[in-house]
Amino acid sequence: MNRDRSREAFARAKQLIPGGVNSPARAFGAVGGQPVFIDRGEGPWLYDIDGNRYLDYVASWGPLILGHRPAAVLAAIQNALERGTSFGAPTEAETELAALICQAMPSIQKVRLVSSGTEAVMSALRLARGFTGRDLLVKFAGNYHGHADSLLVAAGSSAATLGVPNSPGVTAGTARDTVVLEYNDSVALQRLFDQYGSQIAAVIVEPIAGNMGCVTPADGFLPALRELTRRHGALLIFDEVITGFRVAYGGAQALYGIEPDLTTLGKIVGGGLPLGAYGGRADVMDCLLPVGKVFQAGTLSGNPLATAAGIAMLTSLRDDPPYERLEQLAARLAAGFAAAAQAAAVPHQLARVGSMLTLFFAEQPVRNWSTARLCDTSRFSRFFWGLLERGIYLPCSQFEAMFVSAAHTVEHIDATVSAAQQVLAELAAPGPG
Ligand code: KE4
Repeated sequence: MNRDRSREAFARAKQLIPGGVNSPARAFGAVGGQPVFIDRGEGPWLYDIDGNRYLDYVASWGPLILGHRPAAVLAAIQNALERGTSFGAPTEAETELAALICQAMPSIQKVRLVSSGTEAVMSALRLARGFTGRDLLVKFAGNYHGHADSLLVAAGSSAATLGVPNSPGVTAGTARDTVVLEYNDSVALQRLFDQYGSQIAAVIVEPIAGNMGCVTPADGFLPALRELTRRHGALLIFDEVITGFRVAYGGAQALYGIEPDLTTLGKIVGGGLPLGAYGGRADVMDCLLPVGKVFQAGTLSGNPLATAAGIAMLTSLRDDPPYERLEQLAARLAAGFAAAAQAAAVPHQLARVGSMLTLFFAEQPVRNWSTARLCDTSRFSRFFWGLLERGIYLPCSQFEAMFVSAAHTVEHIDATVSAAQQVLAELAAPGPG
């Protein structure tokens, strides 16, 4: 495929934008080579500025569960556009979107709309600390919750439980209030609560991890989280930015029957426009200004265009649920990937929940970050590029989930599997690095 215009565009972008991208994952750093610059999307297709066409399994990192430019969402945005783009004042549409969210996830009794998943998580953490009067936050290695300082923290040394910054600019003081545990490790969680239970404001978790690639919760892990937080007066925050409206209309909390105290949302809830949300127990949410004293604000919070897109997206997912079809398509894709890797004798693990899935190049099941990091990322990179050359656009990292949309068809899935068979056969030899 010729991608000269993308190459030129990348060179120009790098002169004015750090790394040529507005979010680091897009620079293809994890797979090498140069990123593809996109001209437009349509249904399951992405078109780059060189005129190449790709089947899209990134879906803008999750929001586009209906594919690119779904008619109902476009019509809602265009309709809202006729009345203006932003008012900085309340609109009835915000209440309508809030009602859809609360109906979809009964654990959410009240909700605040913001402009990104990061903003939703940052606000939920401040609210949890404000409500409990406690400082400590618990997260899990390999879970990503956006780029608020409290969450850019790595696990401290085994002796020192408390966190250490994993980005310049995050202070040691901030990191000290975050504890990082191994995902799916209920024993470590129990030990931590035994020692620090009265100091823990909240535990935040991806109930199904997407940011290690797709990693499912071990049996008993989520119930243990719910039981320990409740017993010690800490809040349980489900970060459903990826899983919300993705794995089920009611998200992972509906699938697993766990009721968190707070939930953070993003991606699908905004219909592809900038919108995040956080919500949960009314007694917690009412600690927010102007009812309570916890501060959170935003010029574009509840923006009319994003809210219109979110209403159209959730209404479509509620009234014409795509989940059975997504299950069939994604199961077909997963089975095809696994069979192709098996036939090529390439060590692999396949993880999937609904329409989010990952083909790991790993010898052992991926259960947490310690096992995820053992993946053969060089082999993944060759898989990524082999598929890209065949018009299949995967997330540019072994540690991201891929997504099937309602715009994909069986034919698209079978074409993807066929391309994977060819590439995996080439991969049978060990990676160069
Ligand atoms: P945003 O601020 O990117 O809207 O949301 C942050 C966030 C919060 N929680 C979870 C579970 C998330 O996955 C994310 C963002 N996801 C990444 C990719 N998995 C976004 C892509 C990017 O950073 O460019």
